[in-house]
Amino acid sequence: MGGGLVWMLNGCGYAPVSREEQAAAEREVRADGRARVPPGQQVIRKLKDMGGERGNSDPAALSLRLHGRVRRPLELDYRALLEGPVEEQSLDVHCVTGWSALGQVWTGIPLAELADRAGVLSTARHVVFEAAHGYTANVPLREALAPQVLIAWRLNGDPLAHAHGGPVRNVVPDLYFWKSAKWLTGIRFLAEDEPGYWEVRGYHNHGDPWKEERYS
Ligand SMILES: Nc1nc2c(c(=O)[nH]1)N[C@H]1C(S)=C(S)[C@@H](COP(=O)(O)O)O[C@H]1N2
Ligand SMILES: [Mo]
Repeated sequence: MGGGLVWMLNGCGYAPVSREEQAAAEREVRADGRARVPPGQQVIRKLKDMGGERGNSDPAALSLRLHGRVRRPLELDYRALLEGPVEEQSLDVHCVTGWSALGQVWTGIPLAELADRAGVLSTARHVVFEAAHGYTANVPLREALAPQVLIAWRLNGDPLAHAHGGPVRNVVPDLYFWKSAKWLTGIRFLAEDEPGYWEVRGYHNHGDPWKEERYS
């Protein structure tokens, strides 16, 4: 059988890894003591395109707003983002539909860095990631400012594909992947929580994969 046919039968690379590989991943423990694979998740090799109404793919058109409870609202274009400090982090992502893609290498700037620059007010407790066509996702401020939360523009060495949110998306690896907004346009800091797009449609307000906070 030709390699191409095998690849197609395997679901174009999105097929589950072998049982042995899944079992090995499930035995791994992260530095923070959590299981590498959250309960009920099947490991696959790369991100699936989960769709969504796409935003503008042109980096030159990007204007990322940091606003709300901040001392200095920011409007960052693509070049300003690339000035960094740029970080490359290998992160696992967990989709509520049951797949996990481990060790995805993201390039971006930590949100904590941008938040510092904007001067987040002490009254801020929540973050809403804002994306094209009104998509939003809410995350508690403390979790949004964790060092592994990135505003990312590269994935596995390539510019972030349009299907996966290019030019820029946020990545919150320790919450279900719907909290990672593709085609990011803004980050709003709030005193009161504000459920986002999926959170008002029956998904859990928090979305911790290790607690299986899938639906509310
Ligand atoms: N702007 C925007 N971001 C979005 C979505 C969307 O519909 N629109 N879907 C979310 C959901 S439900 C998931 S699972 C992930 C999927 O990202 P991926 O397609 O890169 O795998 O993006 C999240 N971010
Ligand atoms: Mo999703």
